[in-house]
Amino acid sequence: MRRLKQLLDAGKTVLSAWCGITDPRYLEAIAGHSFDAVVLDMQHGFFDETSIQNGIATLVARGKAPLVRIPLARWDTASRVMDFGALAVIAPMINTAADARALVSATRFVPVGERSFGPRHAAALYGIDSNEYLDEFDHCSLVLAMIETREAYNNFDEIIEVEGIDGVLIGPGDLSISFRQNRIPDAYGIDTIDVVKDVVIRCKNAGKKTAAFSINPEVANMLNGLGVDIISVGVDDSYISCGVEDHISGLNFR
Ligand code: 3PY
Ligand code: MG
Repeated sequence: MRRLKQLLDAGKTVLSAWCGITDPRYLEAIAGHSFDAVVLDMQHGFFDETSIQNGIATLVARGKAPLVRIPLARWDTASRVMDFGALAVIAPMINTAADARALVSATRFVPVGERSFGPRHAAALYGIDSNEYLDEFDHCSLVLAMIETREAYNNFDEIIEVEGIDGVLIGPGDLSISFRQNRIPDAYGIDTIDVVKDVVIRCKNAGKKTAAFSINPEVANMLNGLGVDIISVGVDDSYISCGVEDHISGLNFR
C-alpha cells in the first residue's frame, strides 16, 4: 500500500500501464511487466463495478498500484473504488474548483472531505485492519484531477489549490480538442505543448504531483524530461498490436 507514495517521495518516476480491457488473465499478463502501477479505465474502458473490484484485487496481488479513472462526475464510484482498494482516483474533466471540491468530498475522510466509512474490503486486501487503513490511507493514496480542457487550464490555480487534490493528470487528447476546437486530437501538438509544460511547472510550484498519459516511449521520455511524476505509456490496443506485430514481422513464410 505504501510503495506508490514511497516511490513518489523518493523522487522516482512512477511508470504505469493503462488498461480498459477487464479480462483477469490479460491484467495478470500486463502486471507481469515492469510497471509500478496500472490505470484501470472506467471512463473509456470496459470496467464496471464488478470487474473493477476484480481488477484492483488482481493488481494488488501482484504488487502493482491500482489507479482508477472513474467515469465523468461519478463521485459515488470514486468512493466505491477506494473502498475496493484503489490507491488513486483519477477524475476526468475537472474544470472548476467546484468540480475539484466534489471529488475531494467523495474521496477524502474528514476533516478534508466527507468520504463515508466503509474500508473493510480495502483494508483486508492490503492485510491491515480498518484503523490502520484510516491512519495510512489519506497519506498513501492520490486524488488526481484531470486537466484536459481550456476551462480547466483557465481555472488551474483555483483547482490545484483545493485541499485534498494531490495533483493533476494531463489528458493530452481532450486538451488538444478543447484548445483547437477540432474533434481530431493532436496530443502534445504545437497548439498545446506549451500549455502542458506550464501545467507541469505550476503544479510543481504548488507542491503537487503531476501525471500524464502517453501513447509511446518517445512521448513518455519527453514527459520524463519535463519532470512528470507518474507517466503511463501505451494502452490495450498498442500493447496487443505491438505484441502481435512482433510475432509476425520476422516471419519469412512464402
Ligand atoms: C486524453 O488524452 O484526453 C485522455 O483522457 C487520456 O486518456
Ligand atoms: Mg480525456
